[in-house]
Amino acid sequence: MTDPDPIVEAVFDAVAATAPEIRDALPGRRVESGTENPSGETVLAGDMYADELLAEALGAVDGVGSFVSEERPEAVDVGGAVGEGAYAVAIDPLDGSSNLRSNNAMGTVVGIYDAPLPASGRTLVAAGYVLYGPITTMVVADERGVREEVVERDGDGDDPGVTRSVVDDDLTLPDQPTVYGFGGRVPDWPDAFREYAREIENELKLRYGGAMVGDVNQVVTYGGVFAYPALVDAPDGKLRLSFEANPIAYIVESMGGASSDGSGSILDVEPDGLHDRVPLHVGNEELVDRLESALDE
Ligand code: P6P
Repeated sequence: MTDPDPIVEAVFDAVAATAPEIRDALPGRRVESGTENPSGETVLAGDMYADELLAEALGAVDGVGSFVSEERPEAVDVGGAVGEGAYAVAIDPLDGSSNLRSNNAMGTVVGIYDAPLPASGRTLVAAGYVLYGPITTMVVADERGVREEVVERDGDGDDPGVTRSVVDDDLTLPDQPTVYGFGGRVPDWPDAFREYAREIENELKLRYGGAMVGDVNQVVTYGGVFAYPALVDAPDGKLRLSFEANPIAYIVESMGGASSDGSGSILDVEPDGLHDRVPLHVGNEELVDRLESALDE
């Protein structure tokens, strides 16, 4: 078994340490901040709080050279030459924050790149996500494989620590897919995707909650396919390559699944800009292969 990368471990220790604080702050931060992020989306107070907490925690990790956030236009230099021993850590601080008002699942997405961003997903050395569901869990993928952890406060004193308890040290996609979740509106799907969706609807159960992390975790747990596809009026879809698609593709491919932008692995997409969007499809390989065939007809 490969030894853990100490910088990767320190990054996920820092992400885990912020999770209870982010979760505790959510009830009071369901309001809009009055600002927009670089993708032109309304930023909630919860997004800003999570971003600031994670920037501080990750900026203090030795071996992290730059902090890059979906909520910030540019990378923040936090010391160390990225790609020469230091990593760039890309964060979606509060994925699915629109679920805050409806009190549904949301999460934090992490990508650890061994190259300055924007960069190909092939430069990822690890990726993971925190899921704020009924319990707080963290899925971590690195060169050793994929594991699921429960993240809890360690006691309730003035300055409690956090424990990371591995509950599954070898996450793999179930062979038999069960669920699917497709983003966007049916009328906005291109014809080829709509036909693929009709087939899948007749085979699997719908699980779509409006937060990628929650919906992907359904696929991770039960097998199936998640997609936020290209739309007729948005051919690049909605999800960001650096902060959402690459980390999720790295995780699902590490579990024996597949990812696609519609024609090939997400990890092979060469970005132009830090906030590029990309159509994202991930899940069991057979389902992703069928999607690529459907879009190729
Ligand atoms: P829609 C959340 O805003 C997000 O970025 C992803 O977490 C989620 O998959 C998607 O957007 C949901 O988009 O159009 O269904 O609201």
